[in-house]
Amino acid sequence: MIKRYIFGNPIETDAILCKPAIAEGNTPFFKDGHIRISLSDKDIVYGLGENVRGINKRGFRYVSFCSDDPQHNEEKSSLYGAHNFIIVSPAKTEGASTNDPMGIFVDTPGKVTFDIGFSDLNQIDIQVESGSFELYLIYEASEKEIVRSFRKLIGPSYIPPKWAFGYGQSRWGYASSEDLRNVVRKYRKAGLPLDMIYADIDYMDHYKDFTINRESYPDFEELVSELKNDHVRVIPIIDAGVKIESGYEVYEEGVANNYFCKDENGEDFVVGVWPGNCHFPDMLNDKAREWFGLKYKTLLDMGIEGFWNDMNEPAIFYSKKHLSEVFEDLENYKGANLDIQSFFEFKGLIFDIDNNMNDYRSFYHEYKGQRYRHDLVHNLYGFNMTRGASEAFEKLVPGKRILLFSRASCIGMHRYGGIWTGDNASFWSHLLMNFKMMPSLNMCGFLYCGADMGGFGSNVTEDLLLRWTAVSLYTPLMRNHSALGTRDQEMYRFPDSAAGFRNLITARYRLVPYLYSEFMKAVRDSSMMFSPLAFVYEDQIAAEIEDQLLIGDEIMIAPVFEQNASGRVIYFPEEMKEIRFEDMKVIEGQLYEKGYHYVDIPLGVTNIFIRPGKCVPVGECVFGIDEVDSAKITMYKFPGNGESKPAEYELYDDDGISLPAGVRS
Ligand code: MIG
Repeated sequence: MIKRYIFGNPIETDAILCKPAIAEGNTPFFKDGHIRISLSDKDIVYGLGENVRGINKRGFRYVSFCSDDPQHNEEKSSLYGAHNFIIVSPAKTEGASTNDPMGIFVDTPGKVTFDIGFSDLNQIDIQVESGSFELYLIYEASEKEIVRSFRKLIGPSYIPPKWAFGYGQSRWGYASSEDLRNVVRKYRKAGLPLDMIYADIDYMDHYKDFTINRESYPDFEELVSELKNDHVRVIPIIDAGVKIESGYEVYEEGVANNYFCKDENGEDFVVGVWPGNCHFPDMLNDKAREWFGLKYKTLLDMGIEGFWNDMNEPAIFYSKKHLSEVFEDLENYKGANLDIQSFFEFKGLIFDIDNNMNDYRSFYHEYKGQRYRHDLVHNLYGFNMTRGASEAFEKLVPGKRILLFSRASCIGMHRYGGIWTGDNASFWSHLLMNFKMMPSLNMCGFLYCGADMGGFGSNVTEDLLLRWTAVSLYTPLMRNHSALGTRDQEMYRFPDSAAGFRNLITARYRLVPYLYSEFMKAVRDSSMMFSPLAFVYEDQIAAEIEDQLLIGDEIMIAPVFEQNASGRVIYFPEEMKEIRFEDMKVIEGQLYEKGYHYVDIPLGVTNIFIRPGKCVPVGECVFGIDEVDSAKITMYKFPGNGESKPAEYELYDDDGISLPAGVRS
């Protein structure tokens, strides 16, 4: 059952296309402008999609405001997404209340604070900055059913091409066609598969969207077709900011048609991003969004079949106006004797320059026929950039799936593209944090997602990359990506571990028939591909496990997250059977009884655990996503104790490229 309430004058977000009628009577939990819900000791709060901290969100304050912040540490309250959905799940221990779980979606395009037991250990306090929002309360008998109701409400998730379940290499810093060719060559030489290579900002001419740097990428089109013949797709980045440069088509057209965001005086708002001074296309304006989306045609025409949308929070280095104020203010400090207060003021002038709230309050959108100050509709920007591209693909290549994922997002965008989880770092803690995001993202409709494998910032180590590969091979997006200036992180840089990497990538391909099937069924059934153990098992130990997940109904995974560990303790909430991927072989491992067991998991090895009465399809050992054949599979079964009936599995498969009927049209 879904109940909808309205407060103030909410701005439409398009998160929900088909809304239920407004509920009658007073809103429960609403007091003094806040939504307040009491929690008892062992209740769990799930949700908030892409965020810091755990699967259980209790014990912190989170702020929904799409933010470009590469320091994903525990004190941060916002990452790139604004996913305002939580589930309050009552404890399932004996003697606890028998309340059903409840889902809460706060539908608003501006800032929302979710204080989940931060100010008061046992209270949720949700506050919407503008005071205007729609509130959805979802009551069902289980967490899974709440997710299903919510996902039906927000509409079907984006479907990528099947080849996007392959393995991709990316790095900020590949500077030329030759660089890209070399990476592919080295992968091939090392006997390591590769299905995609990502082109970061350097393929563009001076970071101008929809242009090619012809000096370093003179033969971009040939490169694309040559690599495609070698079964490697090139996936270019698109940035939100459009360079101000007379003669540059995108800039000229945007100015002529008033497609850019305006400042308070109605002038095109000037911000500094990659190319220096830029304008932001008004992605919220239907016409501008359509125009910008259709620009992707330039690259489609060059043979491109996939894109990643970046900097669309939108990230701002500085605004032109603020920058000149800063220079003026700095003058005041020249020759001054800086005491503690003035020193920090002085330092703050530079330190607070990027992604500054005042800048977000200084430009405007034309949205649904009205003018809105940016900060009030902030979380819709990345969503609408991605939506614009997706809507254009429907016109340009009708019925064909195009790979598309974004950095910024809010709920609603899940219908148009996936996400990657932004600028993480090569930290063991980030490996675990990114793992924990998967079920939270699935709850919010984001199914095609994954983290920068190996970590974006900081220097990876060989063992971290191996362990990260052993996690990413389960996520739909499997992409190794790293930042300019960090240690090289392509798998072939670590020749001693080539066999381990090869084993892990081929394990991925062997699992694609299963992973793809689970992904597509999750789209079709509005279900989760990754779930916390507590969504299935009722015991208190399972409820608190955050480093093991279920994939579909069949398997549990429990990767290693600790450096120098050669295995780990795993909690088995019921008896399970291990299937191991080792030395390119599939090995039927041992049975584990319910309870804790230490499981040996050397570097370069991965394993899954089959639940009783279930079976999983495992494909052949192939060396590229295009070779995966879901018809050539072996079923691995675990009948379980006393089970007589043969295990069954519904395998979903399709051509992987046209939009399937019945799943999404
Ligand atoms: O401020 O395009 O998250 O993946 O490599 C950095 C360069 C801009 C941020 C993205 C990252 C990408 C980088 N971009």
